[in-house]
Amino acid sequence: MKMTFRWYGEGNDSITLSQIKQIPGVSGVVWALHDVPAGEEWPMDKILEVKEQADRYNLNIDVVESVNVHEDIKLGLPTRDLYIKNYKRTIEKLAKVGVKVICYNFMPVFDWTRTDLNKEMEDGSTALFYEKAKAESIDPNELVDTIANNPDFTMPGWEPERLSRLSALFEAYKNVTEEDLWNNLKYFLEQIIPVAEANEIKMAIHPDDPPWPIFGLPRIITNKENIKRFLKLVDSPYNGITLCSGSLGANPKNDIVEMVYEFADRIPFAHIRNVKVYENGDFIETSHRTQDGSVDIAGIVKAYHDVKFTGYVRPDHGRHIWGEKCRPGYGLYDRALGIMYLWGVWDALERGEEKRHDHH
Ligand code: DNO
Repeated sequence: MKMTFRWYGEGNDSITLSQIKQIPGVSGVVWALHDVPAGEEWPMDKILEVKEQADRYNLNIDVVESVNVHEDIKLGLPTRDLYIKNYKRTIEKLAKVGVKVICYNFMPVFDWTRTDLNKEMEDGSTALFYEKAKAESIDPNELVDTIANNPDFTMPGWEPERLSRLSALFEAYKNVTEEDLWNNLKYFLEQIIPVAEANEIKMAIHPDDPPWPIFGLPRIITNKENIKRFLKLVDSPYNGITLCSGSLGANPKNDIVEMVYEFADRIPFAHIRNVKVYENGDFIETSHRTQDGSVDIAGIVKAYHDVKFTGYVRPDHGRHIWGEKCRPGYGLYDRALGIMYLWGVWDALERGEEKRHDHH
């Protein structure tokens, strides 16, 4: 596996490339042009700027997360063709600087959603928390007010301008069913994947987080059956997934270890993190260690090891520890600890294999 670390960019992240460089075994940063609105073509000079910055630390920029998909594509509006054209151009440009994987998602309106970004844990750290009843009690029509009155209730990864369009977006999605979303995703993939193939970039859809419909909006990349269906929409090695253990793991019915074995050849990129799921459906993001949460992280790493995984991996959200001030979920300390845990498990497995070879 190739270890990477998400970096929000110069001036946009409290963490520096020189710090990232000092985390053992990290070969690249996972990046994006966060100030380019969804649907627009990425400017080459800005892409090159990031490449030069990373080059200085000998970190690769092989993985982009995310090139966001414009809502009109998800809604299947006639204007989608323009945004798809821009998307294709961005793929071509990213190929020019050596990008190998593009992560994206197909969640209507919201990306990952939590109800509390700073929930206190027993050890004094804080972490991202999802209170199911609270999320379900929110009337989509009142969402705009809820967000305005509750600074902690945020939609991460969101451009603030989108908030003002929230009611219009909800209105637009009113009659969009899950089947419509599948059709619109297929339309998008049929256009994008040939371009990705020609440019040798693997597209890797991120599962929905949490993996169920929220605020009455449909969500489809939620479980094994649906991922199978997704992979068949366009059956190409360039049409893959970002297997995110924490997103899928919020639903205890999802067996991530099994998914690693089943989808191995279609996983160019893996997010590995733990969540602790409570009986009432709430969940909190814990340290990466298996024992701290509900997801079998050691088992997942073993599965990747068993399938001889050569794709990209990154630790995912961590807790906020040791007083660190950082982007919610994206501190340096807990993610770096996460990396050491992942390497620890991986290296032990490697050693086990050497030993077995010695004995034969
Ligand atoms: C959250 C991330 C997501 C992810 C997008 C992919 O921390 O995992 O925001 O980047 O869903 O497009």
